[in-house]
Amino acid sequence: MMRQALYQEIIQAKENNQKLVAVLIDPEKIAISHIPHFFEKVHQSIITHVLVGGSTDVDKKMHRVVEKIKKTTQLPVLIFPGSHEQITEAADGILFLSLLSGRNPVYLIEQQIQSVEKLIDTQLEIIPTGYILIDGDTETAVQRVSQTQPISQKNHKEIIHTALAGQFSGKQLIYLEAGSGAKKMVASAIIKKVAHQLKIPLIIGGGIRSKKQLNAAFEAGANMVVIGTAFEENEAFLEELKK
Ligand code: 1GP
Repeated sequence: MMRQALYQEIIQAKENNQKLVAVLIDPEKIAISHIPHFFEKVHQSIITHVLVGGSTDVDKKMHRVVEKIKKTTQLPVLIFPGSHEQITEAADGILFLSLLSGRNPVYLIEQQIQSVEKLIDTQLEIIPTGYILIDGDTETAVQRVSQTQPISQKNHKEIIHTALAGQFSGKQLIYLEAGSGAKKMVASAIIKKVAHQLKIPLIIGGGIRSKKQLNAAFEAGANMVVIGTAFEENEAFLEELKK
């Protein structure tokens, strides 16, 4: 039986009502030489986790970026891969994603099968994660790459049922996502309803650009909130999130 230290920490945080904040680093959007400087600010902030990944990794930088991050921080580093090609042993764990909102078998099971060769003897902690893309009022990279449609924010029932279907299938986390750079984050009412029904931890991401929005997601019941674009566009935002 694989040890699940990272997952247990997330469960513990949920039980203790401790809020987790992850910075999402897209390897395509960060210079490796900038990583130490960036993490000086991260370490002074309330960030608890580091996610690394993107819908694409054209320059195949994933491994080098994760290696550099691991040399720079003690925070847990999880891969959030857009495809099996992004898997690297340099991280601590992997969100093993299935795109449950979509109906494209490539992202429901094919990518996962393709990952097995790399994961069969892995030291990475594998965390089965149901990934649900909902409409953030703009076409996102996930949508383009996966060729799937997000669920409308009006369709609460489908969102809740998709999250629960994930839980019933054995997913250990649900990642409810408006997509990177979303104009509209996941509405509080949706977070509230999903969090109320779910037993497993809930991650919220996409379009969160202010402390107010971050707090709104937590108040509605998110266990972890992921922020990427806001830090890419304005690193000073990290200073607003000082410990
Ligand atoms: C994307 O949820 C993450 O997968 C983060 O989204 O880049 O909009 O913060 P943003």
